[in-house]
Amino acid sequence: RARPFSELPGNWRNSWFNLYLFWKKGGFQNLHNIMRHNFETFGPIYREKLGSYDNVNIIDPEDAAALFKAEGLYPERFMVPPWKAYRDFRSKPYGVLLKSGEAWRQDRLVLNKEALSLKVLDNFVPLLNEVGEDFIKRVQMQIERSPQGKWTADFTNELFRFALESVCNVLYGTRLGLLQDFTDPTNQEFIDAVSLMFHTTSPMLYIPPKFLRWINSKIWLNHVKAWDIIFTQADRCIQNIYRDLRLSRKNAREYKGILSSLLMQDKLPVEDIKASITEMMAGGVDTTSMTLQWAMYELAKAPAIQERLRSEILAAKAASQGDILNVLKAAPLVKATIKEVLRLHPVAVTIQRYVTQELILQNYLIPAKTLVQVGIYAMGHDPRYFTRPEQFSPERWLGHDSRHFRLLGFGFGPRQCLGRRIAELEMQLFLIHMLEKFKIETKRGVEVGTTFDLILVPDKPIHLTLRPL
Ligand code: HEM
Ligand code: 2DC
Repeated sequence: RARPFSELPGNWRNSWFNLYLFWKKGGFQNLHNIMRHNFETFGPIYREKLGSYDNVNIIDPEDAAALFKAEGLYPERFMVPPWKAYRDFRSKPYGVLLKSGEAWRQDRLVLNKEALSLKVLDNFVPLLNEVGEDFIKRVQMQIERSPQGKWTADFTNELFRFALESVCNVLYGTRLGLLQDFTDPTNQEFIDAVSLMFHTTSPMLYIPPKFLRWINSKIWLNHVKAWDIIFTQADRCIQNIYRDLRLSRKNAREYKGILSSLLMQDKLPVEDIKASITEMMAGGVDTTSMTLQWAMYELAKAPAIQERLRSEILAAKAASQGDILNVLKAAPLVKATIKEVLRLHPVAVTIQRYVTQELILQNYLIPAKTLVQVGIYAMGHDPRYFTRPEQFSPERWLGHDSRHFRLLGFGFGPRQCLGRRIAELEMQLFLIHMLEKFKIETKRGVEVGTTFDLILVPDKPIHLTLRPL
């Protein structure tokens, strides 16, 4: 017989005192490590209550499988409260990220066709490839300018610019020009606003935004400021496309990006299209850029793996007859590298779902409506699920190890990441071009840890050197 919910392990009985202890332990920045520690203390399932945030945590891939099986037709994750609060405050419509039920499904089905389906992938390749090649040119120019013939830097902002340029080319079919020396400062404002938006979100996970708004807290004010900039800039981009489309309906044969495609189909109200496009534009900056930064860091620390990857790429290019689609097809190790980077450095510390029906996990009865979180950061570092977890080894994804519910970096099922295919292509193309041209190096012995800033990011600047081959 399954045990009752009330017997779940964990310190869940005093939520506000817990929040205080959590804060004292520096928990706001250290959530991922506290979760690993909790799984060690309580075992593979525990309940937690931090302020207003009540959840059950699991780590075993088999439990994740059971959870996703019970997610229903309208899967719902934890809805980050301040993101909703901002839109309610400004009376803005929700996009696919924040919608639920039938309204979510309607939008999502239309967006899937434009952003995830195999049919549109080939359209993205030239758009993302062109940005990848321009990034290479930019690196080459920096190297030429440098007397040492190499480029050493913290690449965070370079990669933000690359990521925004990439996602905008796919969304709008237009180049912002972020890879040139001098660019419109509003683009940098957008990038900074997305970082500020994430940064001001994390404290508000546990304290209701309504309360913070009521006391006029600085966190809330900065959060509003950040979203205001995000919405204003996105709106500017959207209006430009909207206007162009009105003026030149005729030569609509050429692919002009996701937004044009959605507007021409006329299957969703313009306000809903705008809301989701804004979310995608903001969602496309920190995610892929941080993952690429971790990828370069791991490859710099493992020169032998970097070399194997490079041989694969050079061979694939040689056999490709100049068609980048062929290169992508012949580069399984590049794809495995991205999976491996997301195992050790997931963007999202957990994947969460509200269970729709009563469910048994680890022999505990979980009532319907409970928020259950899969601790993917903890799972990725646990020797029970990955042999030698601290080893960066892309090959493990090509071998015979079990992959059953272990590949969760983009979430799972119908509610998984909408930008997944864009992100994967963007990152694959980036690595292909970079490794073909440059050696990536880092100072020996500098270990970089992780901080939780709503998404997981490096805890100190990563200095890398790019050297021409
Ligand atoms: C949702 C990860 C890039 C847009 C998500 C989720 C994860 C995730 C874990 C939640 C999925 C779930 O609950 O099952 C990532 C990672 C990225 C990335 C690791 C890159 C390395 C992007 C990009 C875009 C984007 C480039 C935009 C083009 C979204 C949107 C959602 C989402 C709109 C919400 C979808 C919905 O609720 O229906 N992402 N993401 N993401 N992501 Fe991404
Ligand atoms: C943060 O406890 C920690 O992809 C919380 O592109 C649980 C949680 C819920 C939703 C997650 C969030 C965490 C991390 C950031 C995610 C988000 C869902 C989508 C979002 C994973 C794990 C992200 C970064 C989107 C953001 C789009 C936004 C900028 C419009």
